[in-house]
Amino acid sequence: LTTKDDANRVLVRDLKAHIGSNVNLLGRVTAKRDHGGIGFIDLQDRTGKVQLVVDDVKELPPFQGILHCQGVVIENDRALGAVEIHVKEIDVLAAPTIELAFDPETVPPPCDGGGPSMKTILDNRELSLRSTHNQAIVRINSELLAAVDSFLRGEEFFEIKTPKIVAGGTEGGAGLFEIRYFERVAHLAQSPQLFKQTLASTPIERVFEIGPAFRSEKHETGRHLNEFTSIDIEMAYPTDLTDIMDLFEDLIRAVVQHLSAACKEDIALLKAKMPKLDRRLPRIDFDTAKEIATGKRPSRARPAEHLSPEDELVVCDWALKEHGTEAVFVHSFPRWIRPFYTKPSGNPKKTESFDFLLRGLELSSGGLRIYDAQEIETSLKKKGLDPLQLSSYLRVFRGGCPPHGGFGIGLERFVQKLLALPNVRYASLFPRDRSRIEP
Ligand code: AMO
Repeated sequence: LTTKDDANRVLVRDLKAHIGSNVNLLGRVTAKRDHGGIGFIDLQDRTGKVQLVVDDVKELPPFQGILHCQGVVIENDRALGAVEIHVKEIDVLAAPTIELAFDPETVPPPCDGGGPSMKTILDNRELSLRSTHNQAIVRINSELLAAVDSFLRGEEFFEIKTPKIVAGGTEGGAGLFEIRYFERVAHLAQSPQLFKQTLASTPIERVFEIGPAFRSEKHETGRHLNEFTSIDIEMAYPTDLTDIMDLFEDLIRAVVQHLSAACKEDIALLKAKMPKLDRRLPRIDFDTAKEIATGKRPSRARPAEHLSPEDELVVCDWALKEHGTEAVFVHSFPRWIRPFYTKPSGNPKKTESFDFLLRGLELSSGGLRIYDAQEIETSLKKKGLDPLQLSSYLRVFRGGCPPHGGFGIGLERFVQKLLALPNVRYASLFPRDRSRIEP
């Protein structure tokens, strides 16, 4: 077989149009069988699988090998895709030279459990990514990003990319990774927060960024990664917090609608169900959320703690029971919980901010921002931050800044919850956690 044959490749999905013809196929061996001396091979390319038939079992290529083969397309109602290939010639382009840790076909949908352990799946990522279920996750991820992109451009947002090497932190509690930067110390960006605010303060007004965010969080949980993909938006002149929550709601609805149509088969393969978001989603304030979760309303005598993971589960159960939805906004967080840039509300102990919870997990945080120069400086100091360290950020306000607001969504958590994956690591191609920086 020559490279010229190679160029005449026919994809598996198009084989039906070539019945009776000799075709060239390229792909991977995902199974092989010996039936009374006749060999059967499943060959997989990006569009599907087809059965190859070889007269002599001695010609069976190695499992997971990469093939170029030539053969005649024959109709066979009992075969996958109703066609099979009677092979004339096979070239093995590459064959495994190591014993593979598992057969990728045996990796079940993560919701099923069973099969290789999560550690084995992640240690052998190059292999597990070949599995049918992981291909579905990769495709859904890609379609989700396309839907976000298309929705936001439709709302007149411009895509930006901002530096991930930065001087300092923005998100308060979350840890910062330190890196050596020539003669000084720098950090990996926790979020594009200050950059996106800077852009929203220009006449561009509306921006979004999809990029990596780094959090040096020591705990290992099923919801935390040390590097995640943040979908960030920021806009000038929102009417109020409701405006931002409305935009969020429209965005998530557009994404779910797109996935339901574009990824029907992949969603079914993963045994997932898209959340029903046809009704307006409930919006409750933080004190009410705490009361629902703990049975007690925060008060001066009983100051509130942040919503715990258990609280988030209870609040989502409540939303399902009371409103028939799996999602809920919690707004008006106490000031001490939110970062320095968050706009306080009429009650100065509260903020114009929200978290969005889906299926028991925080998917997004957002809110209105302080835009007054004096107010931001006071807020910085209150949080123990040094205005001198943030002088270029402060110039955004000192130079005149419009009211603005936005939100950030963790891509992996979004995929995790839409597909009901038991751990956020399954939603990441190459998860980074405290004990994993390989592969
Ligand atoms: P926040 O810190 O809440 O807000 O992050 C926003 C969203 O990012 C995701 N996320 C994470 N996902 C996986 N692992 C982590 N360690 C992790 N940390 C955060 C979550 C979370 O809801 N600048 C603000 C956003 C804004 O106000 O615009 C921010 O970063 O899904």
